[in-house]
Amino acid sequence: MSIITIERKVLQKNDEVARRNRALFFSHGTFAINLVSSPGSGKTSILERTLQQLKGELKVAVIEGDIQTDLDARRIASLGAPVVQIVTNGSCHLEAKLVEDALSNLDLAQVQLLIIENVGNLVCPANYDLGEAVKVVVASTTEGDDKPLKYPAMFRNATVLMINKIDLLPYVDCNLEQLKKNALSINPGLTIFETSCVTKEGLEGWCAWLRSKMIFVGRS
Ligand SMILES: Nc1nc2c(ncn2[C@@H]2O[C@H](COP(=O)(O)OP(=O)(O)O)[C@@H](O)[C@H]2O)c(=O)[nH]1
Ligand SMILES: [Mg+2]
Repeated sequence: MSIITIERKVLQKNDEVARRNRALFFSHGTFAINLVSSPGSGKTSILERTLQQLKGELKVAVIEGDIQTDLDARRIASLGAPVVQIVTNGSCHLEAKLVEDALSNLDLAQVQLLIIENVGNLVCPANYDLGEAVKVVVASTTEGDDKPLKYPAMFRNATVLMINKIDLLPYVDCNLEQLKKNALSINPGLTIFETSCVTKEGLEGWCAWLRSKMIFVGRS
């Protein structure tokens, strides 16, 4: 019983900070994305491809959340984008306070699109609002087609589903239609993109969606 109470207090506190982050993003016209998936689905690869496609067009910054190492932040920095690394030291998700602290290292006036790569985990990050406008969940074909049914909270809370590694479909036991059907049975409102970071298929549609959101926040 006491565990439940503490958990509720932690989440209430987190929601308070998330509201502050959201107000800050709104005041700067920054569209913030919380990018979530299991480890290895391709979050950093999608970020790399997105930065390459939007270079010179949109001002994009990245916050990298990892349990250990700054390997992903180095990958992003090598593409010239502003990036802040958060190392959670074992914690399985990012919290709003960590993002708030990281934001002091970014000039949001210069950021139209902020992508926060969360720790690879389909469970814990679902409960922690970071102040983002939308959650984007990545599911790769190598994980099979049942993940939306097994981790429904994440898919229910997401606005966009990216089905990544579609280049591997001929080799893996994953039925694409079944995967989409499972995801839509949990969240019928999901916008779905099918992508490959190897062939670059589907990434233009994803980038077009991002551009449409820049109009939404009133900047171009
Ligand atoms: N075949 C294939 N491999 C991919 C694709 N996207 C990412 N990968 C590989 O999957 C591995 C994990 O990718 P990464 O972006 O680090 O995943 P993250 O842990 O979600 O950030 C790396 O070896 C990537 O090169 C894809 O679309 N197709
Ligand atoms: Mg990564």
